[in-house]
Amino acid sequence: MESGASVSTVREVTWELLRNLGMTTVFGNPGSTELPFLRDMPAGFRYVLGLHERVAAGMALGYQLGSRKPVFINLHSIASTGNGLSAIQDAWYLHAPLVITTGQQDRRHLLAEPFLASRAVETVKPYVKWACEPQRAEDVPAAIARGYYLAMQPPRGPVFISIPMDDWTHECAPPPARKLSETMLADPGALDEVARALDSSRNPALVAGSQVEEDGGWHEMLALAEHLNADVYQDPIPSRWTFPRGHRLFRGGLLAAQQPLANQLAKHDVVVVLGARIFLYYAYVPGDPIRPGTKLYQITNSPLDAASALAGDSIVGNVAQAARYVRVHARPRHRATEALTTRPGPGPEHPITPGYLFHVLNKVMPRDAVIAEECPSSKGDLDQQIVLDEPGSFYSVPNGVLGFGLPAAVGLQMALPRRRVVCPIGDGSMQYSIQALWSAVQNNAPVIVIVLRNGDYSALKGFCDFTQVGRNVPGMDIPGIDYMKIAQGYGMLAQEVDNPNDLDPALRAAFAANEPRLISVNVDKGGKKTMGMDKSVNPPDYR
Ligand SMILES: Cc1ncc(C[n+]2csc(CCOP(=O)(O)OP(=O)(O)O)c2C)c(N)n1
Repeated sequence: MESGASVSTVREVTWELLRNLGMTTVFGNPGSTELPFLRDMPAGFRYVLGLHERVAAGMALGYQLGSRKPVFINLHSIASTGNGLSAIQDAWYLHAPLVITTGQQDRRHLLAEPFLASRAVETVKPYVKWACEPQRAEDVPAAIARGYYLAMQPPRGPVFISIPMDDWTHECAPPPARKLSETMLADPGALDEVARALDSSRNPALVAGSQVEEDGGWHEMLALAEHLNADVYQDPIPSRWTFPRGHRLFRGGLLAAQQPLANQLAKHDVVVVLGARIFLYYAYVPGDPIRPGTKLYQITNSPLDAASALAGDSIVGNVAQAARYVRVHARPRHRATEALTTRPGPGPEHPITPGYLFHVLNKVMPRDAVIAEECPSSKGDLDQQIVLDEPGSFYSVPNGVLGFGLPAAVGLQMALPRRRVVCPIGDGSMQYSIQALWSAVQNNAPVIVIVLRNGDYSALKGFCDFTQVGRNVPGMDIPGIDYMKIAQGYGMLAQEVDNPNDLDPALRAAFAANEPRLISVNVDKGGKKTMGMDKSVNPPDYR
C-alpha cells in the first residue's frame, strides 16, 4: 500500500497482491492500455522488458522453468495473443504456471470497438487453464488471485486475465490471503498393481518424461530405476531431460513414431512411463503403440495425457510421490548392467559437422551447464554427444513451434545465475525471437548462443526426402544473414567460427568470460535423419 493513500485502488491492491504471492519480477511489453497499471511501479519490483511479446513471455517461461516459481507477465492488449501466443502455448505444454495479464481498452467505449479493442480472452482459451476479463473493476485483484491458485494446481499451466485500462483507479478491497495445497497423490491401489506387475516382470523398462522434473522427481526417478535395475529411456522429442545421460541404466531416447517406438521397447514385458504422454509422435508410422503382450502403465500428473493415451493403463497423480510409492512397494531387482558404450567422437571436418560441434561443446562446458536447445536438424547429434547428469540441465521446444529456445535461454540464465546457460540454435530458428539477444545484454545474462549456420531449413529439406515430397519446394533457403552484425547491433559480443580448430578456443573463451556471447558456427547442412529416423522406419509417403 502506498503511504498516505486514504483508499486502496485496484492498482495498489494488485501490486500488493503480487508482492504477497511472491511474483515480484514482471516480464512484459507495454502499450497504452497497460500504462495506468505500470505507472509508479512500487519499490521491490523488477520489470523485464521484452522487445516483442514472444520474447517477453518466452523469457518469463524460461525464468519459471529455472526458478520453479510462478511468474507474472504483463503484455499488450490483443498483441499478447498474436505475438505472444506461441510462448503461451509452450507454457501450456510445459505445464508452466504463468499468470499473464494484458490491458484492454477503456470499458466506457468498448462497445464502440475502439482502437486496440481486444478479443484476447476468446483467442487464447485453448492454451490456458483459464481466461477471463473480470465483470467489474473491483474484481481484478481477486481474478488475479484465482488465476494464480488455478495455475498452481496440477498439472500447472498458464492463466490469462484481460484488464480494461480504466479499472486501475477504482476503489477495491484486497482479496483474503489463502493457502491452497498444490499436490495431488495417485491412487495407492492402482500403484500397487504397477508394483505387482514389476515384481512378476522378466525385463521391465521405465520411460522418463518431463513431468518428472515438473514434480521435482529427479532423485525419485533415479532411485526407482536403481531399485529395479531397469533400463531407462527418455520420452520421444523430450522437452526436458529427466534422467542422467551418463548413467549405466540409461538407454537413450525413444523414437517419435508408433511402430519404431514399439520396436525399441519390444524386448520389455512391462513398461512404466513416468510423466510423459503415450506417446509424443512426429511422423505418422502406424503400428502398435506397444508390442502386444507388453504391459504398459502411465503415471502422469495430467488427466488430459491419461485420457489421450493410445494404450496402457494410466494413473493420475504426482509423479515424484508415485515413483517413491512404487519403489517402496516393488521388490528390488539385481542384474549386471553396463552403460551404453560410448563411440569415439566425430572428428574435425570442413565444413564443421554439428556432431563435432557438440562433441567439442561437451568437452569444454561445465558439468552443471544448462542447455536450451532449438536446432531442428541436429537434435540427434546433440542428443548423442551431450552428456549432462545434473537435474534441470536441458530444455527444448515442447510442441514444435520455433522461437522457444532463445528467450527461454535468457530467462533460464536470469533465474540461474550460478549455472551457465548455452543455447545451440539453428540460423532459421533464431529469427523467430531474435530480440532476446538485446534482453540478454540489458540484463547481464551471460548466456552463450551458438548459431548453427547452415543457410537453410535443413530439417524441412530432410523431411522432404524422408516423406518423398521431393525437393521442388519453395522457401527452403535463408542465405545472406550476418549473425555477427545482428548480435553486435543488439550490443552483444559475437564471433564467427569456420575452421574446426577454432571451435575449442572460441567456446573456452566464452565460458571464461562472464558476459553474453554469440558464436556463429558455419556448419554442414543437416537433415540426413528426421528426429533420429531414416527411411528404414517406413515413413509416410506424401507424393
Ligand atoms: C514458428 C515456426 N515456423 C515454422 C516452422 C517450420 N520449421 C520447422 S523446422 C524449420 C527449419 C528451421 O531452420 P533452422 O533453425 O535453420 O534449423 P535446421 O533445419 O537448418 O537445422 C522450420 C522453418 C516451425 N516449426 N515453427
